[in-house]
Amino acid sequence: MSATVKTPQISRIEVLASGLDSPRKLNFGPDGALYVTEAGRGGTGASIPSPTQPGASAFYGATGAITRIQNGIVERVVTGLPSLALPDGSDAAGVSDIEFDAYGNAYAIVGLASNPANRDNLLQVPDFSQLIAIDNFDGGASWTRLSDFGAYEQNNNPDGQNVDTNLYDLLIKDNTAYVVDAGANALLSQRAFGGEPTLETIFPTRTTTNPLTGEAIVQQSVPTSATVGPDGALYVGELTGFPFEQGAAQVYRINTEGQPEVYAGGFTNISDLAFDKSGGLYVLEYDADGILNGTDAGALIYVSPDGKTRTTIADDELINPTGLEIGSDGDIYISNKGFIAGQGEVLRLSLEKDITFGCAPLYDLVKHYIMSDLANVYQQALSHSFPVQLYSGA
Ligand SMILES: [Ca+2]
Ligand SMILES: [Ca+2]
Ligand SMILES: [Ca+2]
Repeated sequence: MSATVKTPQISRIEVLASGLDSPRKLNFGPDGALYVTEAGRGGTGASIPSPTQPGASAFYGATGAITRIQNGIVERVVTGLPSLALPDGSDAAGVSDIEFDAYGNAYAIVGLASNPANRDNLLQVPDFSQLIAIDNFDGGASWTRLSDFGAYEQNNNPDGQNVDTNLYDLLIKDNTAYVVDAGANALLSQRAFGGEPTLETIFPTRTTTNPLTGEAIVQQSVPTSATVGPDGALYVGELTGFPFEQGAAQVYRINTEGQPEVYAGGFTNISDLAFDKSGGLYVLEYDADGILNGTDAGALIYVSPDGKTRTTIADDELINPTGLEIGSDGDIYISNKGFIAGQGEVLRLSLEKDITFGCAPLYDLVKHYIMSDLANVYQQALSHSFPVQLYSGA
């Protein structure tokens, strides 16, 4: 088998689901179905100040959901999750990621994009800024709160900036839930899914120029995404805070001391990351020319395994994309139009398949068949539709 890694090329883009309310991260379940979180469209309930629109308010409604895509059927399998949005349903905060553990149990995180005191005093909806267990996929509202990351930010404010929380990415590895808090500029963890969160690391601020005033300002990292690399380390991508300028976003590798070191820089407003089986890194940009500039087109950039080559493999096809996952066949799944109510999509970007790419999973299976028993082969086959586990067993 050749070790040559070809730059992937998109052969086809299909819309697998449409009409979604602010779709965010997505993941394959142990059943092979694709699950996508919808942050919702807010509602007509209590309100808090909008985090993005000065003077405006974000209103509460139980309009968040988790949608399952399986064999062409798109179905909301969890409903009634808490959601905050502007009156037109845009700019939502709510459920932002779903992951499954090695036993097939489902967990999700709920964002807020505010001071947790606003959750407690103005909204009085404790489910925001929590890690939750999904109890049921029967279409109803059935979940259990496991860990209050909002209270952690309230009590510790580890970055020393404003008190703010917005849980944005969940990653499960070795019976531990890793949670990226975009508001707190932090990576936190929760062992065995209960008790007090643990701070893993803080992402550094930097100094930049306010384009409106010309003054030097502190820019926050706003981490949005975490994934496990082929080396077993965690990698984290950042959106960057105001003024969200082009080229400022970095991908960090969390080193053995637990500190973030720059793995790759020069990206713009990263919303998600994923490694493929060859160790190539896909970086999803929420807004390729910067949130305050030009258009809302995103981009998907492929970084070769040696880190030396970058190729933009999709751009204008993407509008403010918010979630990225790679299927067992190497195809790419993206949540698109991620901050718009009623217009969100899940896209499948199929890759040109060649013999090298197509054979690799089969080769792995044959190798396992020779080295172990049939039950292990079956487990291995399952893990190919279970991206979280791909590198964690190495
Ligand atoms: Ca803070
Ligand atoms: Ca995730
Ligand atoms: Ca833009």
